[in-house]
Amino acid sequence: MTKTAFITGASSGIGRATAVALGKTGFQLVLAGRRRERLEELARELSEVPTHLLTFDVRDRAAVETAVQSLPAEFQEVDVLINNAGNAHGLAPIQSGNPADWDDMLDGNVKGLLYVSRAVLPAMTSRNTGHIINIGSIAGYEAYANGNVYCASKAAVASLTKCMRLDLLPHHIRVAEVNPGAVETEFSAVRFKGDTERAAKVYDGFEPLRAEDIADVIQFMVTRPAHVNIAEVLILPAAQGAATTIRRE
Ligand code: NDP
Ligand code: 8X3
Repeated sequence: MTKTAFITGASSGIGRATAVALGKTGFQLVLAGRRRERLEELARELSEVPTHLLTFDVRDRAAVETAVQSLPAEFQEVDVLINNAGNAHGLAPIQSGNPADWDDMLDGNVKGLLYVSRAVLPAMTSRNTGHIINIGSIAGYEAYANGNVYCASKAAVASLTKCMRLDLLPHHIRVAEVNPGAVETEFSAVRFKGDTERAAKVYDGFEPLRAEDIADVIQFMVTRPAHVNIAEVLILPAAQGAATTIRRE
């Protein structure tokens, strides 16, 4: 039977690449994001793959619940959930940080992940099967200057992943975390609020990961046999030694 993967943040970057990879692997896809036209374009690109599009903001709990409840019967039995939606907003010391940016990161990266998981989980627990992959970050392992709330949001994802794994153990649901280093996506343009010149500098002088590199790993994880859970992965560009230690040439 065709398996269903539900991917948040499918309109860009890692989520989009993961949708392409899992579509090629034979999954049917629930594609979620706020930018409907991006999701429609992706669905057209994946014309051979059955897709269902959901447009909602992960920070809006009611919208998350309504969207998940609206799934047509053939997409309701979610086998794989990729909790990928998220971003950094700003890069400033704590004493001058923008509290609206803090809200965006904590509400999106942490509470959004919780809301989506809570809404999707009944489809897994009732069947005693499922696989959840949370997208964390090297920022969840390390503290770096001015990273404060973003680092904390990803440390929370790491902790939640471990706790979810324990809670869902009786239901045979695998829970795992993928932690990328620097991946060139729209991430830095969002962090720097559309300043694409500043965003491009983040990837100057070294070869960053591509979204497809992360999608490859996720594709490998979700195609392991049922008794295997690759619980945690850290993926770095070869030129990256730590969050802010990069060999630039
Ligand atoms: P992108 O900016 O390219 O993609 C972010 C995705 O998340 C978009 O599809 C966006 O969709 C979605 N999203 C963001 N906020 C919301 C929201 N409030 N509600 C619904 N969807 C939302 O960045 P990446 O692909 O790089 O980021 C994906 C994940 O990877 C994030 O969790 C990020 O923290 C993590 N990560 C990224 C790294 C990097 O270097 N790029 C490194 C480590 C982790 P839309 O705007 O259409 O809603
Ligand atoms: C994104 C990578 O190092 O900018 O999570 O925090 S970093």
